[in-house]
Amino acid sequence: MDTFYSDTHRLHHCNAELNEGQLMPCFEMPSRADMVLDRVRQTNLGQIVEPIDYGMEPLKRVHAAQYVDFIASAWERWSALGRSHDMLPLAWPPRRTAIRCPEDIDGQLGFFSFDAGAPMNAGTWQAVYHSAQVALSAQAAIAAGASAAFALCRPPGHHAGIDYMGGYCYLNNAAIAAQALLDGGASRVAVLDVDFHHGNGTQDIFYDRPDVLFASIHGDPRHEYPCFAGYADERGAGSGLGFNFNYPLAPGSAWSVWSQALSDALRIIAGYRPDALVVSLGVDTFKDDPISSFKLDSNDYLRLGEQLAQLALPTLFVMEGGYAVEEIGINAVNVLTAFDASR
Ligand code: Q9C
Ligand code: ZN
Repeated sequence: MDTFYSDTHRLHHCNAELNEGQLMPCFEMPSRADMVLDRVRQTNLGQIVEPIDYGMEPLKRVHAAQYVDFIASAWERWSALGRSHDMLPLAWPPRRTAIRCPEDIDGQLGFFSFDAGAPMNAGTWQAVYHSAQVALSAQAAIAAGASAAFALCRPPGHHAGIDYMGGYCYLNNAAIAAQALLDGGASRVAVLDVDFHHGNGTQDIFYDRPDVLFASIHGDPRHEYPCFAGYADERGAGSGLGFNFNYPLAPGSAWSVWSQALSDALRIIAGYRPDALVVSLGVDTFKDDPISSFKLDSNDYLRLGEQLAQLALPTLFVMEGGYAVEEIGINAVNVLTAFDASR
């Protein structure tokens, strides 16, 4: 399969994030994408393709226009205040608040985020915008008849909701691609999120809709980030009720447990009869991931690729998390090579 990739991701590189109460260097760093790209080359997975620019419109099909416009112009406003360090939110509205959008940048950063996990620097918007275009371009290959494509997105996207960023995510690349598939004529799209963390943003975007089925396998929110979503009883709302499936698993889960959730999710997806599958491909389920607690090993990603191929659906892989930088390429590309080999 072809890999869609843009060097623009390098422009996004921030200094610090909070982890276990300490400021640490950002785990979400440029070398992550470099390692995956190197592995794509080593394994001759397929061509490496530059994205086409589809503009802002497809981004605003899933995100609120005022949110997209905010992140697009935030750095200009920040630097106009004489600030050249990373942009971070300051405050969030607590329960029982009539939420109004503040006017200054500090207040608006809180208004458009759910945590302090999505810092921005001078190049973040450009990187984020092109990451979404990478997903859209890979989507276009699927829409044109390719059986699979890999969107090597960075920054990742699955924590970004309709009008908020967080968890290293700004624009929801997988959701933007799923919506584009629908806008291109698909009737139903399934999104399977295998990142260690619950895809709260993707769930938010499609929660009340039956045309996108969302399934996520992740660390139990009672113990794991993003802490407030990902419970099994979150099943969708309104006409979307019954089209959202969460598989929260205990910290420390290995393939034997993880693969049972996968089998169930694949059964549900097959029954939905989607026109295409979008896989939010995080490999922070790896045993040596520095911020996660699952115990998958590198060979398990081959099994994952094989199982996904059994669905025999046009499949768009969208890169999400994975912070064991030395192994991220091997693990992510193992899914893809095994997928290609077994269909
Ligand atoms: N001690 C993605 O994988 N920090 N985002 C968790 C746990 C935030 C992950 C800290 C993790 C965000 C795309
Ligand atoms: Zn993750």
